[in-house]
Amino acid sequence: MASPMRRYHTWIVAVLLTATVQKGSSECSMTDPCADQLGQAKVFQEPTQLSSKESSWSMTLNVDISTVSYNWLELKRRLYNGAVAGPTISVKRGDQLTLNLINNLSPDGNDLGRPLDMLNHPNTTNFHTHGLHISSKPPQDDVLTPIEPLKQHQYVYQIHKDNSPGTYWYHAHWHGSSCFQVAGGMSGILIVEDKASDMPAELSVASCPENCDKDIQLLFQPILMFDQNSRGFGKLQEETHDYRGFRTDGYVVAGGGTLTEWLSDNVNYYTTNGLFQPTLVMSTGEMYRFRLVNAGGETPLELYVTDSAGNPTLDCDTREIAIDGVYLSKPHKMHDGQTMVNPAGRVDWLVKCNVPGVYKLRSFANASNDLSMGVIYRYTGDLMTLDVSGPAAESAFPTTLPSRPSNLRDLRNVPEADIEGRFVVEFDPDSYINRQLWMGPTNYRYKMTLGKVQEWHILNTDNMLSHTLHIHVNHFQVISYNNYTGSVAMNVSGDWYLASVSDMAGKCYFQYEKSDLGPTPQAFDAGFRETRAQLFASKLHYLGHNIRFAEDKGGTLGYARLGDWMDVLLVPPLANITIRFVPADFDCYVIVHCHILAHEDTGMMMVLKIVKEGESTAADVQSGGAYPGTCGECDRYPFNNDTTLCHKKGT
Ligand SMILES: [Cu+2]
Repeated sequence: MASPMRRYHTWIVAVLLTATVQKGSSECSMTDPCADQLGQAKVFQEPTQLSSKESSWSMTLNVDISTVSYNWLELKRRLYNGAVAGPTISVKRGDQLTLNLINNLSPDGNDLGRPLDMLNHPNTTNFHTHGLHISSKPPQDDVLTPIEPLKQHQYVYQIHKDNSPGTYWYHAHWHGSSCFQVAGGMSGILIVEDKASDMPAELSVASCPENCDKDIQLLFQPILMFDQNSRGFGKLQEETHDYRGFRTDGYVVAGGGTLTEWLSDNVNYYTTNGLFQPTLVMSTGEMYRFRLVNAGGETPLELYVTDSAGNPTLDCDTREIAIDGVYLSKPHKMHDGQTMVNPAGRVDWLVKCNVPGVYKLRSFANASNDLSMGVIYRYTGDLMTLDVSGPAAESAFPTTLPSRPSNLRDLRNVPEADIEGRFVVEFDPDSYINRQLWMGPTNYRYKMTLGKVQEWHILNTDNMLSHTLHIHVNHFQVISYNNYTGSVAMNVSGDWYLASVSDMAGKCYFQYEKSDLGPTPQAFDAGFRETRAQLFASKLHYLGHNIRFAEDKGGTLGYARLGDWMDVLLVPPLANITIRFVPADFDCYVIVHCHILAHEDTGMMMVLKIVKEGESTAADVQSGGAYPGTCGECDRYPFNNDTTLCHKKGT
């Protein structure tokens, strides 16, 4: 994880090189690189489009190694149909889509011989329709079946009539290789089409199906992110032992060092539809719909439109109209004009620029959002140029938006008695979720009944790092940011423990037995107690999300708006967030994981199950009786050496 300072420094270096290096692109090469020649001034282009003509249709995606060029820079990546931005797949509600996924990658060097929960199997893949309201039962959105090298697989997706029309995406999702494959480019946009008759006219003028020329797809991928401090791609290749010929560390550059090292210091960009900072031509005053898709695995995007110098401008106006494929209750004017798109999240904007000129779509990590964002790798950089010209047209933002489907009915005011299922999702350090690593595909950690209201608390015990909650099959509604009374994870002697934040007096501070405590557990405990007050003082920096949220009403970017529906949610350090949803239509398994994909690959994933009414909801809680979110049952430990009530991390 890079410190914000380091990131800023890198950005400055990149800007200075841009200003001073004068080589033409033909003089730049893999051994004599230049930072300013990655293909600026490219004309904006959308990905290849695949859409339904009939209600039953099929398509094929081939996964191969392909060469991608940004002028002098040549990269070897695993891609769908050879394109950095996979084809956009547009479906209609009621469609049956058959997808033939053909994995042409090599079995050579695929098994790294590593235990579960480490980056592994760079050439094993599968496919996730991120955000769809769809069954996980094979042959539908099943992410627990691997598609091994040189194998193919047929998925058959039934697009549900209640799937909210909107912006989704697809990506590789095999546990162990998802971070590596998605960071490399295995992703694309998935659209559930609107019906014109369901849209207000003011929205329809800027949207498919009737005005697709104003409906702009924007797939942001970390194709040119190389910072080794944040799992830049060169480092990911090294960690997954990618074939040497596909890597950049075989090139020694002028001035010394490898191309991988040079890229880490000089090239850190998100691409837009696979292009480096392309230019979109727009008409003055016309309203456009931007479908903003964050297909990165690590980084939120903090987006706004600036003038050509990167400063805020009043000449372009934006409204949020949908999050994660679900329309908001009404168009929303953002705080300071800035929108956060979560890792794996989508936001739909309406945009119009009222004065001719050149503008930038830019991500900027604003320090005023630091406390709501927590420590997470953040991106400052341009994504696209907007070239606005022509006589001024008049267009007005809509005042209403299409209504949401019945499975997304407002749950903010449901009576307590109607809440049938309660669960806690707890993010812990070292890729633990609910105090365990990935427990395999049939260890259901919780079962919920189809059609019954769920209320979950989402906790992050990490005192510094943020995580992102993603739940498959159903979206969830954000209800509240609560007082945090759970545990705080602390790193002691290179390992972590959960300590009670609600009781500083000495009760309940070990949740886990540590197997190598030193001479005796008591001796270790004495040493730990001395520094405890000190540890707490520095570790509780991020406490207070409920207070900050109430004070600024969620105005800072890291916080979701209460009542919004989403499928990914940023969970800042020491947060306790209430969500609700109804598991509708599908009894099937449900994957819950952190969508910082390196965390998911290294263990931060679990499986739950939706059962039919009348079936047992008994599940494997598997947190040693110390239920996630609680202080646990360990308050007698270690004073009487009774370890039976405590749970050893990872077992
Ligand atoms: Cu995480």
